[in-house]
Amino acid sequence: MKIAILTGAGISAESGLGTFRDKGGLWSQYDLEEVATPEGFARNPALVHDFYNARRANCMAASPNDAHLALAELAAGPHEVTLITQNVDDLHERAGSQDVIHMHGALMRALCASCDHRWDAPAAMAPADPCPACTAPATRPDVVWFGEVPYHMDRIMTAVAGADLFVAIGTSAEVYPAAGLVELAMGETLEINLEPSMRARAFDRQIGGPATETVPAWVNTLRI
Ligand code: BV8
Repeated sequence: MKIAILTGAGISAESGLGTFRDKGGLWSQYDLEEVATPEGFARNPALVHDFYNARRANCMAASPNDAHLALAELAAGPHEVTLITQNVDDLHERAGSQDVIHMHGALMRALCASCDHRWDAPAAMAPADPCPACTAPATRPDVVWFGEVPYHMDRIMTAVAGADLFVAIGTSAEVYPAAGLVELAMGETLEINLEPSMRARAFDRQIGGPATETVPAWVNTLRI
């Protein structure tokens, strides 16, 4: 069976990485406009680097949880799994998932805003860092900010439209185009979330509860 999976911050919540819109989430601590838009970066690159340096440190100190591990196990089995994530952490990879599609970029990658060169990000980045390729002091985290075009959209839309089953896990379905992917699904759709998301009614089925319990249990139902 072809399965397309979209994950959001909720799958990493039990690894200790903050979500965005839950109580005490990142968007209640930081102004999204200041730290997750190109305009905010242009205004105050040091603040944006501090924001992502702190998240990069949290991510390096965190471990994948049973939900990440269950999805890696699923993909190693007989089903054809496409794993798409809105998350910029690398917990799916550290759980053993291969070929993870990061539609909002990756915390562990750096981008030169001047020459488009990409490389593995250092633990901490700063505005004056020279690009390793063109030496311009124009380095930024390789993440997709609001108003920027998400990565790999063609591949993502093809995978979702062609899947027998589309599953959204741990996302509030508030951010587009990720939240609109369920409309492209031609097969069965399932939402696995702590509580019903904004788009819960667009799914055929919902499973409620913490991902470390619900995702391994769901993966077990797919064993052949
Ligand atoms: C785009 C960056 C065009 C990296 C992120 C005006 C101007 C410009 C654009 C817009 C506009 N108005 C609307 C838009 C579109 C905009 C948008 O959607 N805005 C929203 C706020 C309305 N989107 C964009 O700008 C996108 N680009 O539209 O370009 C385009 C489009 C298509 C094709 C071509 C061109 C770019 C969006 C990307 C922005 N960057 N991140 C970073 O800092 O991380 S978005 C950010 O939100 C993260 O990536 C995050 O993943 C994403 C979504 O959040 P969630 O993952 O869902 O997390 P959240 O906290 O919201 O929810 C957590 C859920 O988990 C909850 O439901 C909770 O119940 C659940 N949960 C919690 N604990 C658990 C759990 N579930 C299970 N177990 C648990 N234990």
